[in-house]
Amino acid sequence: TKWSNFISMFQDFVTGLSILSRGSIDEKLRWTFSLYDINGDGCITREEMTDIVTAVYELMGKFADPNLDHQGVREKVDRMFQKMDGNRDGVVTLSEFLEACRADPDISTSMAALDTAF
Ligand SMILES: [Ca+2]
Ligand SMILES: [Ca+2]
Repeated sequence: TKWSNFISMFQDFVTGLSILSRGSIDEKLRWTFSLYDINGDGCITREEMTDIVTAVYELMGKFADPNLDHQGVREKVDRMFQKMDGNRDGVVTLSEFLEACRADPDISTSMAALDTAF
């Protein structure tokens, strides 16, 4: 039912928040990855990343940067995606994601912009 979906979403959300506030960096990165992996198949596609980044910018982007339009979001996603997709197969796996975040603190900062959105 819709109601039980809502309860389980809410539980995920609360679990996520407690991980974000108390967890290690590794746990935070894993949680961030699972947020971007919308269909839960273990990898992030460019479409999934575009959806999340667009949603975040719609939530708070208008305050942060009023000049950023959909084209700007797409370019930002392209740059982040290229940095993270280590083997260039078009999807970002958890290990590629963790490796990219450890290698480049800018990526963790961009991805974690979600922390402040929720
Ligand atoms: Ca996925
Ligand atoms: Ca890849």
